[in-house]
Amino acid sequence: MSDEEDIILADLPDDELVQQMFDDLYDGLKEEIEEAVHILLGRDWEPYRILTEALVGGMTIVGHDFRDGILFVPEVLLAANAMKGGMFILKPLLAETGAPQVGKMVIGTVKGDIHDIGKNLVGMMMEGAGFEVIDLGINNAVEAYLEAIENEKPDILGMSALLTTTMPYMKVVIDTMVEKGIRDDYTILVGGAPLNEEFGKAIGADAYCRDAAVAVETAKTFMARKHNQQAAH
Ligand code: B1M
Repeated sequence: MSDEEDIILADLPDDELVQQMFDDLYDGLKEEIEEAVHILLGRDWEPYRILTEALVGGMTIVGHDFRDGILFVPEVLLAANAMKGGMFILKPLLAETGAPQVGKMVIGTVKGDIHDIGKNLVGMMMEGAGFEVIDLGINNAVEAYLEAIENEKPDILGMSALLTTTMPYMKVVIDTMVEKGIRDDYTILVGGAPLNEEFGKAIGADAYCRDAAVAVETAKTFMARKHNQQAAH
């Protein structure tokens, strides 16, 4: 039996358990991650704290080693799968803490891009904050966004891109909306690791959101502005 198998997660103090979760996420051990999430919930950790400190914290380490060529796609896929296992448990709990519906958002990862963990996290946090979220998934062409906003009439359109090669596609979507004369009917928020504030401005988005918490705050600010404008008319 290896050392790994000897570890009883429930016996570890919080800090060691979080460190172990970093290792387990790194090793793509979904069941262990799920067990640890349940343990932390049992120790009265807030779902948001588990998400940010344990899961996102662990994924950051994976990201660094992927960048440095220490981990490769198959390993990172396993890590992502383990992360999703943990997120799945937290999702309803984050939603429970939310307020009544404050707005509606359509969100999707852009064409050519299959990264969805960050987008899913944004969706979960938005739901937790009381937004209705329509998730278009990954690899969305401009037509998919247009069809969804036409059908769903959201307040906010969110787009995610994790690759420098796919982020310019956000501009294709926004430019198409401008051409169709519908750009100003929606608040457009964009996010993803390679983006920044300047890029958001340059492509004509309303705001760039550094992370899921910022996305929620930004969305709330725009909804408040919208309500104030409606009240003034
Ligand atoms: Co990919 N990958 N990947 N990958 N991957 C990155 C993005 C990369 C930075 C890794 C690296 O080299 N350091 C690099 C991009 C380099 C670049 O373009 N500059 C990269 C590469 C190169 C690739 C491939 C090309 C690798 C290959 O095949 N050779 C390939 C491309 C596939 C494709 O999309 N066509 C690829 C594939 C994959 C996997 C499939 C293995 C897997 C994705 C699994 C999945 O998502 N289901 C994967 C992963 C997991 C990563 C890293 C390691 C982690 C991404 C992640 O989930 N982060 C990533 C390295 C990194 O980012 N450090 C990497 C955790 C997540 C919580 O953060 O997504 O940033 P993030 O989301 C944040 C914010 O950005 C923001 O809020 C989120 C939560 O706080 N946010 C938004 C995100 N979207 C938002 C939308 C909003 C608002 C905020 O709308 C309102």
